[in-house]
Amino acid sequence: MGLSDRESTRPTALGVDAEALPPEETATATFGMGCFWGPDARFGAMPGVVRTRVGYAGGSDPDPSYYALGDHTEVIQVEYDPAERAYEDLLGVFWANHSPFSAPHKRQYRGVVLAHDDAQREAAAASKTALEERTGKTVQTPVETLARFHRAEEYHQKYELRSTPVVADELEDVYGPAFVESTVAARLNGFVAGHGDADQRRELLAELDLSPAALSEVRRRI
Ligand code: MHO
Repeated sequence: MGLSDRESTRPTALGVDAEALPPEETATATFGMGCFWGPDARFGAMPGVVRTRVGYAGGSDPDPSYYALGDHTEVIQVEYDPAERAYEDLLGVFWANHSPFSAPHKRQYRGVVLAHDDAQREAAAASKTALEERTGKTVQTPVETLARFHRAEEYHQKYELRSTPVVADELEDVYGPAFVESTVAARLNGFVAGHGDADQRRELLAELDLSPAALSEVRRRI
């Protein structure tokens, strides 16, 4: 890739993110739903989701890491635009994308809602009851309150995108440490995992000045 390709990427990718809703205006949700790589991509592609990150929560160990998880669980944290998305929409994705009726074999991968406030706790409990009534089965997934979110190691963040080396290298180069918190990175992470629809992909890719090599790598994966 030539220097001019890199330079042309820089302003545009960051420019798209500059228009994303700032953190003070987003709402945040946290869920455990198995290995966190998958839901990071799934939620990242969802319109109205602004930022995603993966981490460890739901336990009491003060300093968890991937190889010393203690009593924590892998979780996905989703920042969303409350004007565009209801917490209930996220709950719908949550219930449909883990196994709520079977007890987890490992605490690391348990399904859990980690509510940020009373409203989330009530909405989650109501959706759990509704699922039980609809199916006649007992839901094993608990609704708990988030005490603290511990961000996971960088190599677990936007994992699908990192497995797309040309693109990830180029974007990490553009963003530096802001890569993980980028809306563009969240969307592309979802797209390369097969999420998002054709219009959504076309629209975002048209706004980005990815190098031809990176662009063809994204297209190859979707
Ligand atoms: N070890 C599993 C899941 C990784 S996830 C970050 C795998 O290789 O797919 O726990």
